[in-house]
Amino acid sequence: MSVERTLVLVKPDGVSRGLVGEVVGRLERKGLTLVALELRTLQRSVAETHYGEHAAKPFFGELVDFIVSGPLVALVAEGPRAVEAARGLIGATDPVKATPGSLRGDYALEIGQNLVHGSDSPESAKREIDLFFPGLS
Ligand code: IDP
Repeated sequence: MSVERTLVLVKPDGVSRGLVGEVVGRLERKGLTLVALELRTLQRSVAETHYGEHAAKPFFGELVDFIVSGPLVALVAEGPRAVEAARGLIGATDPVKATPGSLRGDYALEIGQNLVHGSDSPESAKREIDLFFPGLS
């Protein structure tokens, strides 16, 4: 089984609601290993690059405004199929549709404030880790 790395963000709603420990704890209890972790407030340019694939979407401005609105926790987690494992813990994009037991299914209601980001493929993970933690992908 190939060991992968993935980027996870506890978005500003997760930090302000005191859910960092819950997110990090679930990743750790699943068996993923933390390789980097930092509290930071994103520059708008970094947020626009991170969400670049959504630049033409009607919600892009709202998405960027929200992700720069306060501190978030960025982390890199490592393990076998880490990208898929973290996405499973996080749950579907729309928290109302996310399975109960997943982070979004348990702790969020609005798609724009869905608590956590996780890379959606190994290729995205490399690009996102290079943006947040150069040299760690
Ligand atoms: P993901 O975060 O589950 O990978 P993406 O489709 O990559 O989902 O979308 C990135 C983020 O954009 C989502 O986590 C969500 O916060 C936001 N988003 C996606 N679709 C909508 C929408 O229709 N309205 C508002 N925000 C959205």
